Amino acid sequence: MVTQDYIALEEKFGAHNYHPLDVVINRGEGVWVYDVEGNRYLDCLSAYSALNQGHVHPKILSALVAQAQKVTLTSRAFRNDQLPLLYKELSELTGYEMSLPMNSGAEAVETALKVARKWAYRIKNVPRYKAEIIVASGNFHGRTISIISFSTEPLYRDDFGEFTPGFVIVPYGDARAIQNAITPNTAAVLLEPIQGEGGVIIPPAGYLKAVKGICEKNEVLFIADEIQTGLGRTGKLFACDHENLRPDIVIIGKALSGGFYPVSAILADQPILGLIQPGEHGSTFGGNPLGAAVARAALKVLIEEKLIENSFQMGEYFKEQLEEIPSPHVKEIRGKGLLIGIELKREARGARRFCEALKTTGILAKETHEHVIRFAPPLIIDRNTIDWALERIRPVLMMQ
Ligand code: IF1
Repeated sequence: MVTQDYIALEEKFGAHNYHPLDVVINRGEGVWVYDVEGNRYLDCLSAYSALNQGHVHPKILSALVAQAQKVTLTSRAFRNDQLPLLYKELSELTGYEMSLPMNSGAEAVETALKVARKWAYRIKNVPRYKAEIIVASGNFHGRTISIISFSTEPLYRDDFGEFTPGFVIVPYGDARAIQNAITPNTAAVLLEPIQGEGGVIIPPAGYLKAVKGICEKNEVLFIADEIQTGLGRTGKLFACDHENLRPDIVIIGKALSGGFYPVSAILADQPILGLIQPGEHGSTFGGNPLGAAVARAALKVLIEEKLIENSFQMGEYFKEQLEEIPSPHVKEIRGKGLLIGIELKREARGARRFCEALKTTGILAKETHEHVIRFAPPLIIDRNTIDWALERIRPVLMMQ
């Protein structure tokens, strides 16, 4: 079978909930992926930052295989020997006293929302069920009905109502808007430290710190969604670390498993996570030994191979080199670490055609929100590979 054969099957038998590039990948290794015709591409999306450790990292692979040959799932009705070790290693790495493991990022976000609401009723004495959670316009936190209830993107919301109440939307990047939205019933503020899908939107310096201060003053929890920005993507363990900020709840996912298996979690201290009693929350696969073993290996690789530091250094280099390209189409280049977005001018006629052109040169990148090309390669990328990419990116950014 060739590329078109696979595409035909997808078109015929699959729901069309995506509009992917016409590349059919059958192998990945490090920063490279290969299509069914054997063409090689540099992966500049990393599955939206789930592949910070690169494709099929050998150490994570062997952890997966070894654990899969022992036990993969026990349910949480019983205990297993991997989850306690993941709990401990997550606490040592992040400094949070506790964690609650789930599977997808959206499930972890839902978990954080539930915990914040319970904290509001049990600790802040917010009357039931009046708890409010403040979010930012341009957010992306997942695709469940409650989460899209506070999305500002019609594409994610339309035709999916009724919507879950209890959310207040304010402009992103404006701390005063948060201050003005707080009421005695406010339980939490939920933010992405950098809005990935929103177009790699970096808030003004000091914004996150100011929001945290407002939360502290008003007995409101600060929840950071670090599912995409966390685990080294922006050149620090967490994007909040750029402002020396410690959220009350941190949500992680994606690269927590190095792209091998859905593993997510929320991190918090005992006064918050200790509120959850047996039976109040969970999932079939949450905290399973296979996912826990994979996550432990993925975190080990992140630290042992100094991927966070590499993300910082390579991101700086990549961004400054991109800024030197005299492209008539570029409006702004934004980024922290290896989360980089090139915003194009409206007259460039959209980022998709540039991603299609990049594909012909052997680079896979994804447009976000029409006019932004996102570059987010695995954090293992080296300078030579970035130079290889730049040789191909330059002519594309200079095309008519
Ligand atoms: C899709 C976007 C990115 C996330 C943040 C929670 C989640 C995500 C900050 C939910 C997931 C993924 C979902 C995927 C494409 C991708 C995405 F384009 F949708 F918005 F990365 F920007 N918080 N993002 O980025 O985690 O439930 O997916 O595990 O839905 O198309 P999930």
